Amino acid sequence: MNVTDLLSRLGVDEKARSGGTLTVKTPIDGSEIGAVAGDDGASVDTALRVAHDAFLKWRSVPAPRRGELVRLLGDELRANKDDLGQLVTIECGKVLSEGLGEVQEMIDICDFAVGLSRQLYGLTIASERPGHHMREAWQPLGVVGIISAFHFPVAVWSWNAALALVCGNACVWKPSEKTPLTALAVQALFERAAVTFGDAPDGLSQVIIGKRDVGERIVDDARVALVSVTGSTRMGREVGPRVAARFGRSLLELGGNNAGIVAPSADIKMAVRAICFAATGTAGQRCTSLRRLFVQNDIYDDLIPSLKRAYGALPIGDPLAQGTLIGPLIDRAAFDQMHYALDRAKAQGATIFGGEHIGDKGYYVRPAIVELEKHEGIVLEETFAPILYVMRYDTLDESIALQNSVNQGLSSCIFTRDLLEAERFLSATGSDCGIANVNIGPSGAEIGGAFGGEKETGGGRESGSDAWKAYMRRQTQTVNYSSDLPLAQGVKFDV
Ligand code: UN1
Repeated sequence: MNVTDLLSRLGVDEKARSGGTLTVKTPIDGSEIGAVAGDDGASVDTALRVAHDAFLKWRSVPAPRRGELVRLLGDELRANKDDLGQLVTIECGKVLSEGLGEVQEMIDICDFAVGLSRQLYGLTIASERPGHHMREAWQPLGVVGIISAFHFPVAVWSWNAALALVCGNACVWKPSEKTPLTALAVQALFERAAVTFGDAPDGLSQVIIGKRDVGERIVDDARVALVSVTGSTRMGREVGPRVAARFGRSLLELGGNNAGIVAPSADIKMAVRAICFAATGTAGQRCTSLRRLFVQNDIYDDLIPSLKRAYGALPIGDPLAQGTLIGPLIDRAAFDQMHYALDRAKAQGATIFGGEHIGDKGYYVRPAIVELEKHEGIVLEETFAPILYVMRYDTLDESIALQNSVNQGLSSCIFTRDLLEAERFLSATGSDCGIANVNIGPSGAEIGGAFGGEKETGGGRESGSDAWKAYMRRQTQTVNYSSDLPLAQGVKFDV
């Protein structure tokens, strides 16, 4: 684990990663891997001013040319995938194939955004007036503030930044204070791409390091047109109204409490594999992690023992080592939250399998299966840890009602080979989430679809489909190419 070499290969200046006051620890063994300098009010103000100036220039660059910068960023990411993927693993603890997968998501969204740079399509609209054209155009928006969390320390930035940049915006990124090194590495790669590009305005994409106070400056600054936040519902509940109070825009990707339904016709073997990945992958620290499982009565006694066998055999340990599937929790607070949730479940009468602390360095845990009779109490809350609450159900209606009866609405899934059940789950009376899957767990979404959820998940959409529209300003344009002045709605106003 040679962080110094990795960082220098990725182009991070020695000064940027040592000697600062914000210490960075790897969750692998808790050792210190960096000490970065934090921003203060004055440096944030400068960053926002420079970003705004950069936006004023960048918005006039043709979109396909803006796409070229993102293409070059994608090239840098391809060339440095191994190093950046390793650094992700070291800084946030996810296993290496997931660290590399995260960088792959960045590459994928760059590719998507490059194509998009030639497809920022508007509509032409039939005018009711003779000699008039109407159309809808999408204009660059301004500075986009990106506030991201530790669990996807680099991909979340890229879903926002790749789109924001081709849409003609500047970006200011505040990564989690737990993962500043990966952010500095991505910034270094961006700067290399910008040098190759040639004439990108200075400060087009910047990183701001710090804690809550630094994030608040981005949230409250009128120069930031859009604030995109990935984090807890509690955080979103504060950020949303603050941005709205200054009539800014926000894009909120908040908590999930994702459920799966296993129906009688399910392929049990496949369901077990999918459940394991979704509930225990990234040590349960994805917004999309599977947290609640509803199993139909008739198959419960088939599925649960085989799920427990699979859980019992999960390789837990050093996330850099080949074969490991479960790395550490990010820190002590995450570990305490997991145990708080397990204690509450116990008090609710649950039977708990797993959940024990493993080893003496870092916070490694065996993922837990928590069997409960009732869907209540702690089950209704998102705990960012590998805890799977399992409950029985009888009818499909009952399972859908249970799955929808939480405040969060990010992702959901059903395991069934019954077409009627699958389609019902995907219908207007089925899952109420932003993401609904059949025979796939709720996590591990591809970048091509819009990513986000409903209710307390915040309603934002990032990544694919037409999520780019959140990063642009919609303008309805009407042109009169006649010599008359007919008024809409037949109004007469002759002077
Ligand atoms: C998140 O956890 O905030 O669908 C994002 C997934 C990943 C993204 C997760 N592609 O699990």
